[in-house]
Amino acid sequence: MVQPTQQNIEDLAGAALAELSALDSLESLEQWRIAYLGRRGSLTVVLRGLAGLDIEERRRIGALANQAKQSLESGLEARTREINEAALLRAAQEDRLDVTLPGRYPAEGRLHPTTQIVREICAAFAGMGFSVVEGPEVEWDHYNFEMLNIPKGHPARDMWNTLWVDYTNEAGEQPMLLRTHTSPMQARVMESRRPPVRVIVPGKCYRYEATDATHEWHFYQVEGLAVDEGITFANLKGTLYEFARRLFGEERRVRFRCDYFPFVEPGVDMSIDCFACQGASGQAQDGGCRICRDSGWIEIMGAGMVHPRVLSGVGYDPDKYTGFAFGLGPERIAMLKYGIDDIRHFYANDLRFLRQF
Ligand code: FA5
Repeated sequence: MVQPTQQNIEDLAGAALAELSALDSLESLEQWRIAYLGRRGSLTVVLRGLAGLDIEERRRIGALANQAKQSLESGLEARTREINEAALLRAAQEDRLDVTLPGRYPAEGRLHPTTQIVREICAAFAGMGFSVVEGPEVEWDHYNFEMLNIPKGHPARDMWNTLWVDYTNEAGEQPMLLRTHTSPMQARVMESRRPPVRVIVPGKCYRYEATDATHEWHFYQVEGLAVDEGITFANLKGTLYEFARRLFGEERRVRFRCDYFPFVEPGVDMSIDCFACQGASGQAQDGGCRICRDSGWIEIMGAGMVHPRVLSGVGYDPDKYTGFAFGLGPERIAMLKYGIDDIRHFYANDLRFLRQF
């Protein structure tokens, strides 16, 4: 065992304190503590050597050794505090709140273009006294076809490519389908209320369709229905003309041509004069008008006077009541209004497309 002397205690303490002042992490401080003050640390070993000294020397050197131990311990405490404070200061500086930085904007959503145009269409008709109702997207054959004067086996069923649902009721009589149009709501509404009726029905429809630039397999329609005593074809024309002007501008002209739908008689399709080329059919230059394909007219909906069979089917007296109905495609209207060249953009979930509206 080494005999401790004043010199080697002073040398040891001096070296330890010099080493301590150069340390800059809590881990290195811990290693330093173990090296000098730990159970087998240098100073601890020296203290153990005191036992071999005579009594006088032990008292003197022992006092010196204790002083050295205290100065090492308080040096360690001070250095620990310094390192902790420096770390705190560093963290405070690094995490400092810079109030001049611009704020982070939350991701902002917007209405889908179909929702926007459906709302615009509903607002136009609401202003003319129509109220909005909605109905089921999964529908009975009964409402989608039968009540609309399209019995089983009728060739007019071919006009609507149908997605059938594999379900029949207990009697096995009621085939179900994804509604091919919003017209079934005509019968549902008339069954549930007495005239006067004035409703519009926005909603989704589904068809077993090979998609192309103007056909989707699911799309929206807005149905309209007005039934009362004395409603004439003039009311249909006036209402739809006013709608076209509200949506496409005051100067729009409209055109009605005969068309066939089993649930109206007479049936028509309605076109507006092209707002892009101002109806300048055949006079367009530079390759023609891509909106109306140079015809000067754009077809926007099917319509007609409600068929007497549809009225009597819901219990209305067709000698007393008459009405008109119409059905339009909002996506097609949005395509015309905003110059969109392919209906498939609407539901492809491409934000670059959707953000434009
Ligand atoms: C009908 O669906 C009739 N129910 C409309 C009607 C109602 C006529 C009331 C008379 C009285 P049609 O199949 O033509 O008719 O569709 C109406 C509109 O829905 C079309 O003008 C078009 O704008 C839109 N449409 C039809 N099929 C598609 C499709 N595959 N993709 C996108 N839009 C479509």
